Amino acid sequence: MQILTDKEAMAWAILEAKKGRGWVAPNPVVGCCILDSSNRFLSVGAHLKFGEQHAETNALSKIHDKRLLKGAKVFVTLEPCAHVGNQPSCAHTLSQYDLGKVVYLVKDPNPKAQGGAEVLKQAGIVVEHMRELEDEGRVLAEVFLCNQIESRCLFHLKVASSLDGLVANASGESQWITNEESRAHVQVMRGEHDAVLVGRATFEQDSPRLNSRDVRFSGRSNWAIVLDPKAKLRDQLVDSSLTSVRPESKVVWVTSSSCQAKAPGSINHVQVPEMPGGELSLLELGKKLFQLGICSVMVEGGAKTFAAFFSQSMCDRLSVFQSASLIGSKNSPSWSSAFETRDLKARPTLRHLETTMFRDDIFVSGIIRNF
Ligand code: AOF
Ligand code: ZN
Repeated sequence: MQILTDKEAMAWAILEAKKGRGWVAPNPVVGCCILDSSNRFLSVGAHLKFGEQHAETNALSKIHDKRLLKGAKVFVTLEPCAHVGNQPSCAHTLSQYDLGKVVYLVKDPNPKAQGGAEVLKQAGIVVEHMRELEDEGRVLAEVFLCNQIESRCLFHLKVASSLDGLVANASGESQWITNEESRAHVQVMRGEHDAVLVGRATFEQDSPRLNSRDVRFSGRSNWAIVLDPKAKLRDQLVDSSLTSVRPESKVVWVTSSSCQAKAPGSINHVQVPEMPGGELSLLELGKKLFQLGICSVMVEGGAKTFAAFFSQSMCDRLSVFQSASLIGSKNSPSWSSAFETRDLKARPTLRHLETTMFRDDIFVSGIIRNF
């Protein structure tokens, strides 16, 4: 059987946790890996669906001979919960076994659930907070931490451009700059978020559906959000590309609070105050969307919308798909054309980078905000 180090076991728990993306909100994605007393791999599990088994119980259920748990080491990406919610308390479940130790990455910020480390210690189990990999655990749980700490949804901006950062040529042609594999991955990303957001111009130009066409998410309808500060789209939302693939009640129309118009049909109307420059307040938007039950939002443009997110420091994560081709910026639009950084030292910078190739396209994703 495979012998793992503590760090390898935790890395596996992180990997496993990602299987819950798109299915567990408003809960966090959590993974758990269990080794026996000699560090031999026993099992791995994750929280895979809201309301269902937590990661620890999932991993424990795969170990049929519970005698193997004597002196075992449990690696979990979030402090085991101490409360009874939809599921029993993981800390109490773990306390029933004669474990060697429980290692976690991130303290649970949820006041209802936290305290599992204490419960375990009181049961005589050694508990370790693995600070070495804590940052990775916080990046993994970024949506939940953002929701819990700031009471708002997380905003993830997604861009697809040429190598020189352009999104169309001078005559507006944009289909397709990135390849099919990149576009297939966008479908996965849409499925992993609760909602996809665009600005008015993108809605008018592209008639997007904003749903995920990846088979893994076929049983789930996501939310669509359109920013329309001056309420110009009122009569175009019902019977639109957005309502062709989801109920009207999962479409959110966002206008300035100074607009009096009422939303048509059962479309949700979210009104937010304007900033001094006339843009909508995105912090307020994030809070109101979270109140609707939306925990994470993927923002798909266009340039004015991206600029608003950057200028208000509301881009929590940025993902860029770049095709290895050039368009030339003489008369062509770039995704970042509507914003600027006056102070170079304060420019938005990605951290905890993840890079992949989708055939010849380059994919870069990283966090801009830490939680
Ligand atoms: C864990 N392991 O895998 C997860 C935890 O309503 P419940 O019972 O599902 O509890 C949800 C809360 O439990 C959630 O808000 C978070 O604080 C914690 N999530 N805890 O020990 C897990 N998903
Ligand atoms: Zn739990």
